[in-house]
Amino acid sequence: MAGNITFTMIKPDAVEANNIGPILAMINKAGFRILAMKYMRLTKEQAGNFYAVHKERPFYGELTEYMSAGPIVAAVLVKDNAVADYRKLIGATDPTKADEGTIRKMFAKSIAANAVHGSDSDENAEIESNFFFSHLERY
Ligand code: 3AN
Repeated sequence: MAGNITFTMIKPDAVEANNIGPILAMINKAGFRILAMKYMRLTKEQAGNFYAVHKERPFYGELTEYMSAGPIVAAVLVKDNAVADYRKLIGATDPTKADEGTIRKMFAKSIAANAVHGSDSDENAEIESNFFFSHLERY
């Protein structure tokens, strides 16, 4: 059965462009409830740990540099079929390939600065949520 939580970050490019509000509005409008949320800046080491699965990818250095370059919003979202429905709402990794009306199509600047993160599986949604939030921080 599909799980009902996913993890998201509003990335430094979208925070810098003052798009936290519009992105949260789209998330709520699509039927997601916010279970946990924080505004913070990752160190390069923390970004490296979060994206450890991408360690061998050529863009790992650029990705961790970028994700620690400014503050982010981290959140756990609740909805039936959360992972798949949120991936649909955010659109393709490369914003030039993202569907009209998706968050990345509307707000992403490039494949690296692509406005938001969304978990790619129920297992990773759990791991990523636990990376940022204790169970006392979920309401
Ligand atoms: P998604 O975030 O859509 O699941 P992944 O998991 O393939 O995409 O990549 C994780 C993150 O790495 C992306 N959100 C993006 O910021 C960055 N990234 C992916 N591909 C590239 C690339 N070719 N060049 C630079 N950064 C990339």
